[in-house]
Parts: sequence; structure tokens; C-alpha cells
Amino acid sequence: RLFNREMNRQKDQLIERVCERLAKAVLCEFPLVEKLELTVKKPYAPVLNHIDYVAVTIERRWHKVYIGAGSNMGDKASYLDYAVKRICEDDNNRNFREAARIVTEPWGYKEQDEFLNTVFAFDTLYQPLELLDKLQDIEREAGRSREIHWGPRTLDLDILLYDKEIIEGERLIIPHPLMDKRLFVITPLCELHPYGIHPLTGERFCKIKDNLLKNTT
Ligand code: A4P
Ligand code: MG
Repeated sequence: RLFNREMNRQKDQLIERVCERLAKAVLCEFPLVEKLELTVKKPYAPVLNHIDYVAVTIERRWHKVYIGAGSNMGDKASYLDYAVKRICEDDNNRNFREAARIVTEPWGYKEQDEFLNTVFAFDTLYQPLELLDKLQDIEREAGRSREIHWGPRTLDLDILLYDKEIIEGERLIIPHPLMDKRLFVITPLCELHPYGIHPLTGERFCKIKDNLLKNTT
């Protein structure tokens, strides 16, 4: 039924797109399916004479992500609320949770207002760079402008963790390089994921928090 519905919804020319749409439909409609490998075959494709079909195989799954969120301008809570709304209304995301929001002293560039910080956890179908694009769209919609590095901002959304992956790209570094130095990140992260392990250092987040607390007292 799902297959017929998806095939009739849109007449895609590219089997890659058909495959993507079917995989998403299965993952969204069957909550117990965590991941799948899907092959779409198109018979008698008009490419070469002597082939029976062309095929595409993809693997798609829900990825567990943790996002550090902060605001220190204007109505800080409403900017965080806006981010929550935008993340939750996107059907590529599910199982959203948010840690308690905490008021924190500015870290780095000190001449700015205090922050309201939290961490979001959710499952996503987005690949890491797609997720970064989506989060930057939300920051822009919240009126974010990038002037001072570590300076005041209406909304900052940093990807802390993406499954257990380690990524060192030009636009994206995961785990977030400074996450284990910042209590304003580790405190809310610990509320959601205390026994989680930092993919690079192998340390548990609750241990990292204890050490940070020791060093600040
Ligand atoms: N980028 C690389 N890796 C990531 C990632 N894992 N998640 C790139 C998100 N972005 C990532 O970020 C600059 C570039 O980092 C992005 O274009 C992206 O391609 P930005 O948000 O544009 O600039 P920024 O926020 O000024 O720099 P940065 O390094 O993200 O600053 P932070 O580390 O976010 O620090 N004090 C308190 N108490 N609470 C805070 O929340 N936040 C900051 C900002 C400073 N002091 C704070 C707080
Ligand atoms: Mg940032």
C-alpha cells in the first residue's frame, strides 16, 4: 500500500529519488524500523540495449544527535522555543527531548549578556551536512547575524554529537571541539545522556562534568 501510494504521489524520473522517498516513508511510518537497505530496480531502462534493468541501493537510518543551543540577545527563551518548534515540525526528525534550560555566564568573549543554554536530543534522517544546513536556516530565521566570533547571538545551534561519528570537515567538526571544556554544554548534555561516551576521548559525560566542576571550584 505504502509503495503504491508513494509511486502515485509524484512521477519521479530518477530512481535515486524514488528510492530516497520510499526509504523515508518506511522509516517514518514504521517506528520500530531503525534502519533499512532498499533496492529499486527499473526494468528496460532506455540506456543501453542489452541490460535487463538499472538498480539503485541505498542504506538509510535514524541517527541520534545532540545539539547545543544558546541565546543571549532579546527574548532568549522565545528563540529557543522557535528552534524547538522548527525541529519538531520537521518529519525528518523524531523523539525530541530537551534538557532544563540554564542561565550561564558568557564564556570566551566576556563583554556580553548572560546566556540561556540547553541541549536538544532527537533522531534525524538528515546526513550531517544537511542537518548543519537546516540548523543554520533556523538560526537565520531567528535573526542571527555573524559579527563577533563567540559574540552575542539570538540563537546558536551547534551539533555536539552525531551517533558516534568523528567528522573533521571544512564546514563541520563533530564532536564539537569545545564541548568537553564547557559546563554550559556538559551540564544539560549530562541530564539527557550521562553515561554517553565522548567519541574521541572515550570519557563518560558524567565524568567530564565532575572534572570540570572540580576545576572551577
Ligand atoms: N562548524 C564546525 N563544526 C560545527 C558544529 N559541530 N556545529 C562551523 C555547528 N557548526 C559547526 O559557527 C562558525 C562555523 O562553525 C559554522 O559556519 C559551521 O560551518 P558560527 O555559529 O557561525 O559562529 P560562532 O558561534 O561565533 O562560532 P562558534 O565556534 O560556533 O562559537 P561557539 O563555540 O558556538 O561559541 N558562553 C555561554 N555561557 N554560552 C554559550 O552558548 N556560546 C558561545 C559561542 C560563546 N560563549 C558562550 C556561548
Ligand atoms: Mg555556533
